[in-house]
Amino acid sequence: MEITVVILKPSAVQRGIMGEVISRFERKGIQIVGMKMLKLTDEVLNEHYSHLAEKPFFGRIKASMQACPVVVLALRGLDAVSAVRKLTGVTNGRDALPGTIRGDYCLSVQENIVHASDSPESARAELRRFFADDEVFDYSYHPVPYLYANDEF
Ligand code: FUP
Repeated sequence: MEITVVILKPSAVQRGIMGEVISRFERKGIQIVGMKMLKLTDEVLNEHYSHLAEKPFFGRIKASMQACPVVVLALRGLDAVSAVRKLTGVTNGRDALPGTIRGDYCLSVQENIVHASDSPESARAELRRFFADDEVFDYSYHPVPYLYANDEF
């Protein structure tokens, strides 16, 4: 099983759709193993968006992520990184397919509701970035036999 990281951005917090977005992951069968609200610091965002540091919009995406607290989620499932990216849809909400979170809830590139780790390596780095060891919980998830065949993982 893999753990991936999702951030409910200020656009999700302010629009009052945190619960709806979280329930999309729950309905899919993904286990929530960590969840907390926090304010993102400059330092954390410089690291988190380091691949965009040279872009002209770097300042505005950082400001957008600091507009209010966000919620970080650690989500566990089989191939969770790619499964969750498919659920979130492509970056630009106008291009994201209906049925995806971004496709259903937004029309923006920046105000696009969620961040989701884009690779297993990023997921590992983001788990360390946003969660202490004792904030990620290893507990039995009872629906597992009804979510996967026993030789799938
Ligand atoms: P994603 O992995 O889908 O979150 O996309 P990126 O890491 O490429 O982008 C991070 C954030 O920067 C996106 F949520 C939106 C913002 N962004 C822009 O505002 N303009 C761009 O041209 C690209 C990204």
